[in-house]
Amino acid sequence: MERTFLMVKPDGVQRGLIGRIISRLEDKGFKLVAAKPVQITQEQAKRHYAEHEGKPFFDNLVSFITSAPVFAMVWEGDEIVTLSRIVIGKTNVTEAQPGTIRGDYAAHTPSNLIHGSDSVESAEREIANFFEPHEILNYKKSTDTWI
Ligand code: RTP
Ligand code: MG
Repeated sequence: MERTFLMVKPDGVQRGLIGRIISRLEDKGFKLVAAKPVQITQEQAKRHYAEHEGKPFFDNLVSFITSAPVFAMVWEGDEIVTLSRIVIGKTNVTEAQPGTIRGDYAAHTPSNLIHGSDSVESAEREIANFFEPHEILNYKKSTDTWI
C-alpha cells in the first residue's frame, strides 16, 4: 500500500479548512494513518522544500510555511501519490479546476492550502521529516475491501 505526506498549510489552518480537507480525502477512500498539528522550524521547512532551494520563491515559501501552524498527515491508498495530487488540484490557482481542493478554496498561488508529495521517494523523505515510525498506524478499516 502506497503512502503519501499531505499537509494543510498555514492558510488552510487559519481559515478553518482542516476538517473539510480531511473529509475530501476520506470521501475519496484514502486511509488516514498519522496526523498532528505542527509549528514547523526553519530547518524542517528547508529540508521539506529542499528541491526548491535556489528558486526565486524559496525564501518566501519557507517564511510562509513557518509563519503559523500546519496540519501534517500521512495517508495510505493505491497510487495515492498521483491520486491525491488530482484531488488537491493544480499548483497555480488559475489552473486549479472546480471540484479540487485548490480549485474550490484557494485564490492565491503561494497560499494554495495543501501540500502533497510529488513522488513515492519524496513521500518517504517528507514523512520522515515530520513523523517517527511509531506515530504511523497500521490498522484495518471496514471499507478497505470495498474501495
Ligand atoms: P506543494 O509542493 O506545496 O504540494 O505544491 P506543488 O507540488 O503543487 O508545487 P511546487 O512546484 O512543489 O511548489 C511548492 C509550493 O511553492 C509555492 N510556489 N510559489 N512562482 C511561485 O511564486 C511559486 N511557485 C510555487 C506554492 O505554494 C507551491 O505549492
Ligand atoms: Mg511540490
